[in-house]
Amino acid sequence: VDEALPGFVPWPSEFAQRYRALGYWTGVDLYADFAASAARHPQRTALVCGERRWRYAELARDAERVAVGLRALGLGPRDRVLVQLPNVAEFYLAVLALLRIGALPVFALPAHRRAELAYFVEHTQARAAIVADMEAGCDHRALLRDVAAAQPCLREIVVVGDAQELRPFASLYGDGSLPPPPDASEVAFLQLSGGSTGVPKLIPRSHDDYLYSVRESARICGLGPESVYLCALPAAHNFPMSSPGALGVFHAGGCVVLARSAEPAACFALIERERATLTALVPALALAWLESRQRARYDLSSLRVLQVGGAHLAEDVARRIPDAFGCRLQQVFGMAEGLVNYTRNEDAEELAYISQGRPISAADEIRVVDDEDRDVAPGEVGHLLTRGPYTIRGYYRAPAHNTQAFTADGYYRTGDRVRRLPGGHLQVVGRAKDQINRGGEKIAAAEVESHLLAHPGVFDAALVAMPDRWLGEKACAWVVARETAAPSARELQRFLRERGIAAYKLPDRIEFLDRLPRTAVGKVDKRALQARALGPLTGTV
Ligand code: J2J
Repeated sequence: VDEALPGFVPWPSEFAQRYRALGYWTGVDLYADFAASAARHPQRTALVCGERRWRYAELARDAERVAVGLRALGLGPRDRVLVQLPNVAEFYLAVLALLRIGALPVFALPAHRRAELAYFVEHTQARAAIVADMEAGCDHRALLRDVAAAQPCLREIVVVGDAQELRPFASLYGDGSLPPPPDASEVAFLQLSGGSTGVPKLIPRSHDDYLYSVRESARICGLGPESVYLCALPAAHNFPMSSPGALGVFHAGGCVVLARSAEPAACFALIERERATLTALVPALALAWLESRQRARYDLSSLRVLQVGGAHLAEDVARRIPDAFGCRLQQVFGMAEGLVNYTRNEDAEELAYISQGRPISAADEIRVVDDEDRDVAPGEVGHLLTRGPYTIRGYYRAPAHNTQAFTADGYYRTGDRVRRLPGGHLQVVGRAKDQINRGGEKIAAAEVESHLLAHPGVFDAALVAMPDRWLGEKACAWVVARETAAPSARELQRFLRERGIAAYKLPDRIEFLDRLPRTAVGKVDKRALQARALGPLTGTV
């Protein structure tokens, strides 16, 4: 316990003991689990990235050579390392190598920009960053140079591709011995939370807890050495990493095929070429794939399961999937904080259309409660609370927020409103957290509001969801401008971009009001604003 990473909230010892006694926590670290799989299947293909392919023996050897290189940079146990990479093989090489030496990847999404990256580096005191050179028109070297100039802790910038004066990822491959692996009870990495607060929250996941969810996910999804997983979502996201994701596929000895983008034609071509059996999408992409006329031009017959999760999947869209793709639909309702639900192969087929699945583990404790934390009657809608062997007990370095985000007895308040069906399956019917789910990308309203409020011409601001046919939800900002210096919608948009935030957080619309509607207790009435966002709007940007 004295060894734990500062800022990590461990499970109470009686829970930890129980999870070990029940065989959920095995004491195996994430790299050791990968290495064991590599030893079982040395000649099988583990990873495909464009024209490059790695057999398991090769991937393990390369990851260990990168680990030697990272050690040579002075990185070691518990050092935090920002990882921001697109879907390229070096993402897994970097992550496996960091896990091997006990350093903690801090996962950023490719869309994140200066404001988010600076915050991650500052909050974690990251010593190094591993990034792409250019991606989607953005120079990540320049971004990280900017971040490093303000954050002296960040001493090494490793670049995949053209490193300029920075350190090339290719220079990391070294030969030498490696130190003992980390203890499995330690934090393995820091994952990003969807969040609902002014600054993003980071999620510390331990080797023990994460490996349990990965192992069980691989089993539930029936993965084996013949499985071929197309990774179309951003590889750093919890869903394609662990549900069962790439780590589940590695655990089972299968093959991960990286798609550089989730664009339908490119993915269909990869499914055909690599005979992919499984892939995971958010609903917005599932809809785009369904509507794509390219579908008929490719042989998708290898596909056995299409997973959809991350946001609400409309029932009519769900029902179209099996016929359109000649495969089963599996709904996945998960969260980077832990709890993951799957619809199962053995379930009544109907449940895959009308429910978001049931928890991975018999030890997942589920409560559905009212506003006063009292259990609702069976079948009633309420707030979902959960604790269990792979659900965190606290965010990283966020003690004040943790008192609100968790109950006194350690349940995580998911912010989701659910109904529990008699067999234990959950239906997600809404959300109580102040968040916009834009096609699976989560936007914390308070975070964008605080950026808007930083503009001298903004007196008040509120971000709410508005429905969108393709993305499910988009974001609408309601702004009260100061009379003297009222900015235009266009100017605010530019201002936000210059603040350095991810493009998906930029409001899709900005509307002006004289004052924000308030509830009886004086809080901004977001429901009223949401209802108003349904009406005709003017401030399109
Ligand atoms: C409705 N809302 C959903 C679903 C997540 C697997 C799958 C998804 C995530 C993920 C993940 C939903 N229907 N099927 O980490 O391992 C919303 C809920 C939830 C939040 C979590 C995984 N699946 N959601 O999406 O951390 O609001 O994880 O609390 O990004 O997404 O978001 P995130």
